[in-house]
Amino acid sequence: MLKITEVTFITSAASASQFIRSEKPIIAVCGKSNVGKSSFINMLAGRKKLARVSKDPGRTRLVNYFDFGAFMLADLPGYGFAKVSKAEKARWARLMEDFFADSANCAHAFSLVDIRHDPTADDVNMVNYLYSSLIPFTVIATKADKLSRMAALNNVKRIAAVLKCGSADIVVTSSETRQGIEQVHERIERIISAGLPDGGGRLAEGE
Ligand SMILES: Nc1nc2c(ncn2[C@@H]2O[C@H](COP(=O)(O)OP(=O)(O)OP(=O)(O)O)[C@@H](O)[C@H]2O)c(=O)[nH]1
Ligand SMILES: [Mg+2]
Repeated sequence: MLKITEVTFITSAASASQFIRSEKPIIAVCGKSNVGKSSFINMLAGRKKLARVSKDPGRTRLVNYFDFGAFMLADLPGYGFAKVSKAEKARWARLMEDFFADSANCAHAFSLVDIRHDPTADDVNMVNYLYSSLIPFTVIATKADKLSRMAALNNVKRIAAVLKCGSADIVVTSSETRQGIEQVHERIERIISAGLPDGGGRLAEGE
């Protein structure tokens, strides 16, 4: 069982020289502006105001690191926000390229998509980018509380089709109702054990 006790904010990074190094696996939380990245982190932490949640998209412009004890989460700045300047978009792209270029920066990515909508072109780009950068990732659908169960199931199928993944691989969550938190914990446990020197597997007796 994954136990999350006290979660602390570590630091913000504005550029590659400020990315942190850790013995613990770092899981990046990425997705478009307003998809619910900060809310997702708060849900996992069991705290309301750890990561800043905002109704105005595009508020998180830095990589914000949180220490969860056995692992770290990196809240990445959101993409796809139309109102940001060209220079700001270029800065974001550079920051992401630097971040994902070095595998020491992250062991896994949680790629968040809004369950209500088909993934945007930016979402598809993000997933393709993770795929081609050989970064293991999990697609997390957010805001499930905004749909009926049936509608949520249908949309997960559509999202899976657009992102070319299996719908069973998509974790359905809501930070309002805490739906999906157990599955997220399971993923995190697997990510932590994959990072251990023996891959987390135990030798059978007698071997
Ligand atoms: N109903 C519902 N609202 C949510 C959920 N998650 C986030 N929200 C709302 O969506 C808005 C954006 O949430 P954030 O967590 O700030 O989103 P973000 O992805 O961190 O946004 P940026 O930092 O701007 O990229 C806020 O008004 C949240 O209250 C959810 O699971 N259910
Ligand atoms: Mg945020």
